[in-house]
Amino acid sequence: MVPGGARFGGGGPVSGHSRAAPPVIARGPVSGGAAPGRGRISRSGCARVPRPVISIPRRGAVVQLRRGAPVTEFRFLHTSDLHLGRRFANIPQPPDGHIRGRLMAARQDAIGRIAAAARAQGAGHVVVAGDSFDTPTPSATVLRQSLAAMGEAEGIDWWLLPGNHDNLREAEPLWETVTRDGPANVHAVTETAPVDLGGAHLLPAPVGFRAEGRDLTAALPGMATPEGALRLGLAHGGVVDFTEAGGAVPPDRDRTAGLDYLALGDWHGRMQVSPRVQYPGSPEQDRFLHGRRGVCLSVTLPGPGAAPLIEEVETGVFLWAEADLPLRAGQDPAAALAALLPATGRREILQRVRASGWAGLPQQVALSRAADRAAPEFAHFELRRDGLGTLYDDADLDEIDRGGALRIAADRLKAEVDAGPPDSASAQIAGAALARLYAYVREAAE
Ligand SMILES: [Mn+2]
Repeated sequence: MVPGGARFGGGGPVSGHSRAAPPVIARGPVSGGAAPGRGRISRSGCARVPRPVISIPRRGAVVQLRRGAPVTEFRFLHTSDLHLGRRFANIPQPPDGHIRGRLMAARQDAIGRIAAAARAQGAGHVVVAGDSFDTPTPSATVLRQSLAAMGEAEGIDWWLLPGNHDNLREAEPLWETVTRDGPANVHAVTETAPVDLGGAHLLPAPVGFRAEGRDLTAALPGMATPEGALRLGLAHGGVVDFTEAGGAVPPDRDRTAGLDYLALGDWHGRMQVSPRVQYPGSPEQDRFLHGRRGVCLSVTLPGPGAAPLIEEVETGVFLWAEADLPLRAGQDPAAALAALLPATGRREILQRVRASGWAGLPQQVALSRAADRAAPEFAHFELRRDGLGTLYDDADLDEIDRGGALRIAADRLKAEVDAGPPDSASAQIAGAALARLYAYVREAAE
C-alpha cells in the first residue's frame, strides 16, 4: 500500500478528523470575529460599514450571540508555511506538462481552501505562523493575488506572522505593502506585542531576520494580558534544533508563558509537540517526506486554562507519495508495481517508487516498461532503482547474442559487474550498460 495513499487518511499524532468525517467539535457558541459591532472595514471600496455578523446558522453562532449568551469559547484556524510563490524548479517538467505551474497554483488556491475551512468551522480568524511567502520579495502577481484572495474571505481576519522566509528585515517592503495596500481583514503581525482579537489575545513572535539564532518565544512570558484572557502564542521555529544554531523553541513554552495554545510554523509536516503546542504543517505539501496531504488545524479554546480541541482539516490537493517496491528474482515487476500504485486520483499524486532487491534483465525491462506506462497518469512519477541489483543469467545473455560482437560486449560488461563490489561506480555503470544493451536487443527483436 502507498504510504498516505488513502485520500482521506488520518494518521497524524492527533487523531485526524478529515473532511470525510463529520466534525466532532461542532458545539457551543463561537466567538472570535463573530461578534457584531467591531467596526470592520468592507473590502469593496474603502467605505467603513459594519461588517455583517458571521452567518453560520448551523453552528448556532448568530442565534447564540443575539441571545446574549456568554461567549467564552474561541475558535480559529491555525496554518503556516504557505510558501506562496514557490517555484518547484526541482520537479522535472515534461515538454507536454505543466506540473510546476500546477503546484504553484495549488499553493495559491490553498488560501481559498483555508478560508472555506474557516467558514465551515465557524472560525473568524486565521493565524499564519510564518512563511506565508516563499521569498521576501514575492512577485507582484503572487502578492496581489494572495492579498485579494484573503480579502475575499469575508468575515475572516488573517494574521500573518513573518517567518524566516519572509522575515522582517528582508521582507520589509513586503510587510509595508501588506499593511498599506492589503485588505482590511489582512494583518501583518510585525510587532512583538499582544493583539486583542476579541475573544483571545494573540501573542506573536515575528522573525526579525533569516537566522535569528535565538528563541523568539522568550518574549511571550513577559507579555501581559487582562485577567482571564485566552493567551494564543504565534511563533515560527523548530522545537528541536537540528541546525545546532541555537534558537529552538522550548517544548514547554506553553507552560512557561501561560499559553492556552502555541501556534507554531516552520515544520512543513503535521506535528503535535504537546496538546497545546502544534505544527499544522504546510496546507499544501511540497516534498516527499510527510506522506499525506496538507492540513490546517481548527482549534477551539474552550476557556482559559482548558485544553484546546483540535481538528485537522485537509486542505491539500497534491499528495506526495513515496513507496517501496522490493523485488526478488522471478517476480513479475509489472504486477508488483501495479499492486503498489494507487488505483485512482493519480493526476493529483506525485509518486516516487524506490525499487530494491534483485531483478534479472527481463525483469528490469518489464519494470521500465510498466513505469513508463504508469508515469504519464501521475502529476509526477519517478522510479528510483539504485537499490535494485541486477541478476545476470547466461540465458539472458544468450538472448543478446550467442556469439559475435554484441555477445563479446555483453560478456565484458558482465565481467566488469562481477569484478567490482556491487555498489562501485564501475559495476553500476557496466550493469546499466548491460541492461540497456539487453533492452535494445529485445526491442529490436519485437
Ligand atoms: Mn517554511
